[in-house]
Amino acid sequence: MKIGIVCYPTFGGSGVVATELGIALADRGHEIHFITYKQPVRLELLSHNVHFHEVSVPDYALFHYQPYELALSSKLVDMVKLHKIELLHVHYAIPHAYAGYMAKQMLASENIHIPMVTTLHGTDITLVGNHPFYKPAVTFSINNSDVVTSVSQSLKDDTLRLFDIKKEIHVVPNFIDVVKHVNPFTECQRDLMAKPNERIITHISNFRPVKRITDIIEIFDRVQKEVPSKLLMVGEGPEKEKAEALCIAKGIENKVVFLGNSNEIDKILCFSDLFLLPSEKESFGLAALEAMVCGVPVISSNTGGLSEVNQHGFSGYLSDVGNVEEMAVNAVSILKDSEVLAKYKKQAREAAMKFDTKNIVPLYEEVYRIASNKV
Ligand code: GMT
Repeated sequence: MKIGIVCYPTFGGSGVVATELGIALADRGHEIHFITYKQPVRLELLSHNVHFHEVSVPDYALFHYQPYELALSSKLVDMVKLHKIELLHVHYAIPHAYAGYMAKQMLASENIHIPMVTTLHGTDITLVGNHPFYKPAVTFSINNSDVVTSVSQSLKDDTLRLFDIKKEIHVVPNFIDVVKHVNPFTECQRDLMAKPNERIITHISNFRPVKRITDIIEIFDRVQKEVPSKLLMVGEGPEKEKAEALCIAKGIENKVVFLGNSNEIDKILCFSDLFLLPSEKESFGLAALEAMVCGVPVISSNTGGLSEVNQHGFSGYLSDVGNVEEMAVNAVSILKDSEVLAKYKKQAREAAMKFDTKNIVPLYEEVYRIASNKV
């Protein structure tokens, strides 16, 4: 099929999933057109069946807010016509589902009927989309998508609870290429990061308030008193400065390394012993899955879809949001004994297997078939 994928091109989970999906679909013979304002960060190579079309929004002084949805929907119309795109798959409802719906209507007026699949990712429902300012438009665009998917059962339940949804929601979990991570421990350069006796604990995110970044410092502070360790903080975002200040206040700044955004998270996860994800909300927790497939056990909160990914007592442990004491105790129980750690590493990878790309991408192809039959 010729598929147009609309997503955020940044380091956010929805953009990463959309990009990896496009790459996997292209590998399976589909022609993929990414349509967004910048080349997606995980999209390194364009090829004969992976294309990128940039949405430009020229600044005009009259506008306090530049009309991105308008530019996106116009670009979608043009690209569908030019490349004979057969289906639009929009990731993150705001404003993509809305722009996609407008494009569909414009195309229909020219007798071009194109199905649209909307994938809900999390904060488009639980945080931003639920705001009264956006709710009517989000409800409308979900109800007017041809097929709606959510990345976890938990997100589906939240959507049905928070919005008046008339559509069936198909749960298609996020995925990971297990083969690509088949031997993650061969090229580890762990000695660059820590001494041989130190454990390496990692967190990767966009450092937004929802990630509870200061909980990570609180957990690590407790752990490093019991087990010699280093904390690697990967990513950029609004809570970073607060976290840096807390490290200084606790006198642990020489044990915490802030690495910024990275396109090489595999390399970082390769030498990590534990992953922390104490989020306030998490519809799925793609970062946890990326850690698990690299054999890194996860200490997380039990919010949202995290319990569908991280298996309590097997791939790691889950605790109530904010229970940093318990999270630290569980972390120490995994880290202090090398045999226990090795067991959890193996189990973390095992738990990731069911999310292999080869199991999940066909579910999206099935969704595309259903959507195509609707127009
Ligand atoms: O806040 C983020 O991590 C980014 C956000 C997004 O939509 O870009 O992530 C959401 O989508 C990811 C991919 O489906 C999920 O793995 C994350 O759990 C989800 N984030 C939240 O629900 C907070």
